[in-house]
Amino acid sequence: MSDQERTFVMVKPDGVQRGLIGEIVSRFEERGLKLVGGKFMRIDEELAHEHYGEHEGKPFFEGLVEFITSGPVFAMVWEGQDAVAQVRTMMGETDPAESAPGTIRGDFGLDLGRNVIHGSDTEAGSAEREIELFFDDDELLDYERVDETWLY
Ligand code: RTP
Ligand code: MG
Repeated sequence: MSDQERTFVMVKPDGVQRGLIGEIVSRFEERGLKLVGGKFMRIDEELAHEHYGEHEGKPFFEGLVEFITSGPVFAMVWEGQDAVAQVRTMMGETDPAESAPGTIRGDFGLDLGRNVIHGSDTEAGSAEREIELFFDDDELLDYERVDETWLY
């Protein structure tokens, strides 16, 4: 239980519009990850710039900001062993066309700009930075999942 980590995940506006929140939450629940925070919200321009700051200046940046602020998103924090990498594997590749069937983007993604889900990348500090950006400490809940002792 010592190597538990947290990662930031978000159902993007296209995923919300297409009714995929439940499906996506289910996949992480069934995989054994623990939901520690969740928020249905709208991202404003400022938050979008902060969240995707690493892409500022790239040709797709303005379109990305426009898309991510275009409708509600479902922001979440998931916890588990190797959670950051696990979520990235379950998401598939950035481009849904290159994502294997069985991954979230491989099953539901339509194109590079409409790829249904965000998950923190594995670069050190990314998950912590994004969790802090979207959630206050008291919005992250500490509890034991009933099956936790069987999972680890
Ligand atoms: P995300 O941050 O949204 O989870 O996606 P990611 O890590 O798989 O990909 P990233 O490189 O961080 O890119 C962020 C989002 O920008 C859009 N993108 N468009 N036109 C392009 O070349 C291009 N490259 C990236 C994608 O929507 C991607 O999810
Ligand atoms: Mg990224």
